[in-house]
Amino acid sequence: MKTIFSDLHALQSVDTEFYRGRWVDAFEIPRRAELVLDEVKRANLGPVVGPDSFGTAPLLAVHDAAFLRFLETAWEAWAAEVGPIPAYPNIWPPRRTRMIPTVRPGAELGRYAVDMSSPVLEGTWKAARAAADCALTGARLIDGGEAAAFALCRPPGHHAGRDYFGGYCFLNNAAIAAQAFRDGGAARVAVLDIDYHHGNGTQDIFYGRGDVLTVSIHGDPVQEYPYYIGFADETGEGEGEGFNLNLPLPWGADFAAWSGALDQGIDRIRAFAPDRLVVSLGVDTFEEDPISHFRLTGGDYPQIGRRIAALNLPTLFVMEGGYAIEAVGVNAVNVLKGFEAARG
Ligand code: Q9C
Ligand code: ZN
Repeated sequence: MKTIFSDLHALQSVDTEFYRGRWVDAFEIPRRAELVLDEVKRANLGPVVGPDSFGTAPLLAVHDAAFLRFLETAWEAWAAEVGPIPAYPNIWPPRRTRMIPTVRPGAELGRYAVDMSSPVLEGTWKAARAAADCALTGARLIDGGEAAAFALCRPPGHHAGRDYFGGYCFLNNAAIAAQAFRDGGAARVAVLDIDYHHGNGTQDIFYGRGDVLTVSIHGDPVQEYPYYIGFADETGEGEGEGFNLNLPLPWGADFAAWSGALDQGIDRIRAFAPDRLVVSLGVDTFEEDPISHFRLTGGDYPQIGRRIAALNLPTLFVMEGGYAIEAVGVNAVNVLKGFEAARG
């Protein structure tokens, strides 16, 4: 399968992140994407191509216009007031406020950011746009007849909602691609999120819709980021009732437990009979991941790819998390190799 990759990802780069009250070495770093790319090449997965430019229309199909305007202009406003340093919020709106826009960059940051893990930098908008373009290019390749594609997106996307960013994510690459599939004529699209963390942004974006099924296997929000969303009883609302499936697992879950959840997710997707599948591919389920608590081992990843392949759907893989730096490339590409091996 083809891999879609842009060097512009490297514009999103910080040395440190605020983690449990301390500034520590950042987990979500450019090297992650470089190592995945190296492994794509080493394993001969297929050609690596750059993204096409899609402009803002497909972003507006998923995200709020004022939020996109904010992301595009936040750095400039912050740098003018504070100086050329990473833009972090340190205030958030209290509950039940009217969210009246302000003129101050710090206040606007708090209004759109859900946490402090995703600073806005000079190149954030460019990097996030390029990642979304990678996902959209993958969707275009699949609409053009390719059986599968790998959008090597960075920054990741599944924590970004219609009008908020966080969890290292700014634009929801997987949701943007899923919506592009719909707009390209697919009647039903499924998103399978296998990142360790709940795909809260993706769930939220499609929560009221029956045309996009969202399934997420993740650390139980009682214990794990994003904490306030991702519970099993969140099943969708209105026309979307029954079209969101959360499969939370406790800390320490091994492949036996994880794999049972994957079976349930795959059964639900098969019953939905979608025209297209988007896989939010995070490999932070790995036992050595520094911020996660599942126990998948390296040998499990090809098997995941084989099981997804059995759905026999045109499939777009979109890179999300995975922070065990020495293993992120091998584990991600092993899912794709397993998929290819099963498809023949
Ligand atoms: N104690 C992705 O994998 N910080 N995002 C969590 C937990 C944010 C992960 C701290 C984790 C976001 C795409
Ligand atoms: Zn994750």
